[in-house]
Amino acid sequence: MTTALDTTAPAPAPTAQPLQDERTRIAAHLMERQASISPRYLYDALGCHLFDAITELDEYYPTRTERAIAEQHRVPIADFLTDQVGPQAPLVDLGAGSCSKAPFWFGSLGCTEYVAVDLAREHVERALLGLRTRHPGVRMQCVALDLVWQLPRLASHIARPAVLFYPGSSIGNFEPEQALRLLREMHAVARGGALLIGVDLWKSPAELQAAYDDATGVTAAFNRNVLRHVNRLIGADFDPRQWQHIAHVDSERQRVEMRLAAIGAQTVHWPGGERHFADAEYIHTENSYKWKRDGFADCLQQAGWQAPRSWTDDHARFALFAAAA
Ligand code: AVI
Repeated sequence: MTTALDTTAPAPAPTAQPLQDERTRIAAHLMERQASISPRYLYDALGCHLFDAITELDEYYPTRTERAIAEQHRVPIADFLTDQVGPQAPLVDLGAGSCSKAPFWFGSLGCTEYVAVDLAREHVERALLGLRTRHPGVRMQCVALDLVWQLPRLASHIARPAVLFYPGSSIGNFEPEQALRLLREMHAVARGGALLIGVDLWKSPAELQAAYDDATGVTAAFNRNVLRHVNRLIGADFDPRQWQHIAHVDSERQRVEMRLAAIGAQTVHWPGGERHFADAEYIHTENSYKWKRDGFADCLQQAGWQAPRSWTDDHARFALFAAAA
């Protein structure tokens, strides 16, 4: 049996003492008129387990839909990628976490080199231990860096055209302008290679609402857990029971916002600061953008990627895009 941490969750945020800068930033975001907590803090160890549980929910379609698309269209996708880069190109897994998705492609891409990129080195190294015995013909290395700030550094680890792999629609957790910047940076590090990326598509608000506010309350627990994590990071005294999970579908911006709304007026304290929240005032914790297929293809092209192709499921819920550098 695999544990939650062995499956699909992004790797946990490193648990070392946060830097003073980071504490200051977290507190500053709590003090803004619209309080927010960065979604990166959703992923402490418990958050990763809860995210993995989310991927098992009936309502949360993205993980299983992406997998089904990959299984159904494995051959044309692999052909497209190998046409661009030739066989045996390095496969570079961005935000690799538990390295659970990339091995699916090893055989069809004739992969002999795997580069797992993630901030949480220990977590990835643990995953690579098992993978190395299962895939003795594939050289594997971990590159520890933060995709948001340090992606250009990856270039020095990639010597030839590579296939960059960014599954799970993690790109949807960025503002569209940030997503464009990241795609540009990916283009620069691919060295003339190719990209395979998973993207969640815009769909009915009802379906999105259910996916981000499931009947069993797993997503609510995932969201509330960010308060426990922030308590540990900055010494705050949030009481998670006093906060209600809200999934707000914003049709205009085509995104789902996760919020935590105060149940009753309350004041939260931490060393050096405090914030009063009125009843129902909320903290913003995540955006999950849902793209239209054409819109994402345009974005790829604006970022320098060429000839984007996409494959989707019967209900056009999710798409796997491939493009050439
Ligand atoms: C990791 N990310 C792509 C997930 C999403 O769907 O935006 C995170 C998540 N948030 C709530 N449920 C899942």
